[in-house]
Amino acid sequence: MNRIRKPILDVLCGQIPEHIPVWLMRQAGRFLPEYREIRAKSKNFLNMCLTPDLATEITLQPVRRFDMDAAILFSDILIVPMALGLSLDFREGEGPVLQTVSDQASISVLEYNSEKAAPVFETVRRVKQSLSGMPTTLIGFCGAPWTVACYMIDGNSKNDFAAARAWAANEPGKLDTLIEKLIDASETYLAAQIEAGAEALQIFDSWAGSLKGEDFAHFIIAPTRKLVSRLKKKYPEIPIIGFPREAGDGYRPYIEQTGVDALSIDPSVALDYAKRELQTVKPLQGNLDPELLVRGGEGMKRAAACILDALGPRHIFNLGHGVVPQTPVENVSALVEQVRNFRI
Ligand code: 1CP
Repeated sequence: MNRIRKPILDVLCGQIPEHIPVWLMRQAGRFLPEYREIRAKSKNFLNMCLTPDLATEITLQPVRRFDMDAAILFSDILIVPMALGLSLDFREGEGPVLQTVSDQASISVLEYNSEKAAPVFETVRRVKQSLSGMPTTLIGFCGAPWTVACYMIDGNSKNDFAAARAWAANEPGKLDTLIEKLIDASETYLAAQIEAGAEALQIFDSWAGSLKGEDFAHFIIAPTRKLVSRLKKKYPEIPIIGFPREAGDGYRPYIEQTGVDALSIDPSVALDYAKRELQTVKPLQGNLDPELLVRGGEGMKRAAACILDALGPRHIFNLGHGVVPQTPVENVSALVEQVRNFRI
């Protein structure tokens, strides 16, 4: 039996999709009234991630409302450090607070316990079942080793990960140990998502922009390449999207060297550069500015049209970063309609 054509998988496999696919990072979240309703009734954010009933429902909400081409697993990149044994708390209005590591000993004691992440895999199974027969691609994810290490070293993003950057500069051996641990844990974690039904993966390196030159090559490209090659060995058919946000000059070596199947780009990447220097290497995803989605109207429409014209069918339409909470729902509907109506 032929599989149903899934536009996202078509793009990721280098085929021409039947329409340009669209999904949005953070498409499940506070801008949706149906998400806020569940959030108001739940104990806290982490509890929502670890309760398959809730996480499944939240994952499906944007697919139902907007007919997105992807369902992205509702979870968080900080589940991996939690499964490694660090305590994690999401405080109201404050974002995540993660227990930190300090010396080699505090890194050595970390041991990945898959059981702690088991509810996430159950969510993947349930979402996959709900999507049966639909052209929607189920995307699993993890944070990249560098970005997750940033939180494990600094605990939160309030100080721009000054401590993590200091490790990179002054104690690279210690950072290497932590990153190796994260490569192993992320491999196991993503493999379990694939086994549970994830059809594609995204690696979020949100803080990739904070490293340059040799540090970028060593702490971003090399660990990502290792993680990708180990997954490809076991699951060659599962495409992987890389998102080294704000990598600037680093996007090109990242896409050439990591082995990812597609590159997600942030709003600062110029479309002519993206088309000429990046899309010629691999398919792209992105890169509408989330602020334009908040404002909507003609400005959004023009910017989306420029992206569609420039990047055409070797492209998955998305934002350049996540949907922000103040985004009007009707702007998202208008954007999805515009992308759907674009004739390839
Ligand atoms: O309701 C709420 O207040 C929680 C807000 C929220 C949401 C909806 C957080 C807390 N995480 C999530 C879900 C989430 N996080 C998803 C689900 C799928 C989706 O719809 O996209 C994904 C893929 C993530 C990944 C994530 N978490 C990243 C990488 C992407 C990015 O945004 O750069 C990062 C850095 C995190 C950490 C995190 N979790 C939550 C917040 C507010 C943050 C960022 C905090 C900071 O500034 O450091």
